[in-house]
Amino acid sequence: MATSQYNHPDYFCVDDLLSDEHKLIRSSVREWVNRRVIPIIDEACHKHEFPSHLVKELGEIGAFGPYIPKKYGGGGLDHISYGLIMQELERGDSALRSAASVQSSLVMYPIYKFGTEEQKLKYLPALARGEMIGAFGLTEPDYGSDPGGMKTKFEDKGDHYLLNGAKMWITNATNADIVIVWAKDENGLIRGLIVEKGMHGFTAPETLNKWSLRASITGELVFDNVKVPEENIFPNITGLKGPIMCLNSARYGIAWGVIGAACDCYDTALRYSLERKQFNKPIAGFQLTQKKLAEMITEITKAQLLAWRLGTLRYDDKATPAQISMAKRNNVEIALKIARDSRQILGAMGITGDFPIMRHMMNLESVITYEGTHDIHLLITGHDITGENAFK
Ligand code: TGC
Ligand code: FAD
Repeated sequence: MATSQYNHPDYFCVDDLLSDEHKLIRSSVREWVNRRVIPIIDEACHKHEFPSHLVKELGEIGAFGPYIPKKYGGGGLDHISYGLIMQELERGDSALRSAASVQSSLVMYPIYKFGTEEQKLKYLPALARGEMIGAFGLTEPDYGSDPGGMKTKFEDKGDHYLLNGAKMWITNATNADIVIVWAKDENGLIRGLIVEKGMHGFTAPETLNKWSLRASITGELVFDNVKVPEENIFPNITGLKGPIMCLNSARYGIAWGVIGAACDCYDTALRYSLERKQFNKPIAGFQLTQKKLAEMITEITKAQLLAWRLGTLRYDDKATPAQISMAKRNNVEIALKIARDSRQILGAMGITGDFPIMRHMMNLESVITYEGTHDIHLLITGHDITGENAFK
């Protein structure tokens, strides 16, 4: 059963809420994923390799910076379009969505939002075209959920900054041409700097032996007295809210993206259950299979509506960070449960690479951790509704 037989579930006619332009964007990315991703992704995961040959094409289909203004090479599209692109990419594989999330929300967005005009013109068009790849360095070995404690720091040396420290678990680390690095100045204030590949003292060793997101590059960033030119600092942002504003955008994209993985698992399990016979009838005819499938389509529908509503709130600039946290947390959780239940429906076949389910399931184990863990997002909701901070 090939994934290109994919039949997109739309139980509550959510498509009626989309414009013709949204549907066109979605169908073109879906067609690209069917043609360019599905045939190669299983092997890329086996080899633990990011399909770098697709980067330029991701630029061509508009996956990098869809909501960045056209003036800077972006798509000039709305946030629902961005979400739909993430959804289609993640139906292919979370690694593709990760690459596009990082490039769009964690690299292009901060340059666009916090950068100088020179920085925007220098980097954004090349990033949009996929001629340049970016990474985002916030997490450190000792500071994951609590990035405010970061130790990476820089000193002002007049015409340059001297950067020291290390970041860990960084998507695109080894193939990035530029990295947005969040570090503290002499006063302990968090600032964002653009570090370029090849700067003396900057290395990016790869993190190998992952059982999740195997088609995505993850690595460390090590800064040993790196001289960063003074024009590479973001002038317009200080404090932890800078990187976290970027995370709002990436988390939003994930809330949409994981629906793609969930739909792929559900669709595969539904078709398999209608074909596979045991005890002389399709396993779809057993109540316990139907319970799984019915619960899956219910959760997919709720997730679709949540993502769509969040998109409209973002369009009006009214989506709160806590609403984004709720959507990221809920949609990743249901996607992971749907992957697990779908795998059960396929029995032994579910563990093979002949079907996409096990791959999605393993990927989602990272997605539930990065961009804020499942529990951190729960605490953000808890804080928002009670006013009580349970982090510390
Ligand atoms: P706290 O004191 O709450 O806040 C510090 C400052 O930040 C502001 N703030 C926000 N601003 C905008 N949007 C948000 N969502 C914000 N959350 C907080 C806040 O108002 C404050 O501003 P100011 O001006 O008063 O200073 O911070 P805290 O130290 O208590 O920490 C809490 C926080 C928010 C860091 C924690 O809740 C959290 O989110 N931890 C998770 C860290 C995380 O998500 N890391 C992700 C790293 S990047 C990544 O995973 C990429 S994966 C890429 C891929 O492959 O797809
Ligand atoms: P920890 O913070 O050590 O958390 C461990 C456990 O403790 C979790 O269950 C957590 O929920 C819990 N916990 C922590 N604090 C609390 C609390 N106050 N109350 C209750 N429970 C708590 N980072 C980047 O900066 N850039 C990237 O590009 C990037 N890409 C990534 C790619 C992958 C594949 C992965 C796996 C991670 C990536 N990350 C990236 C890092 C990611 O954001 C962190 O892993 C994540 O924020 C969690 O940090 P941690 O792993 O250090 O876990």
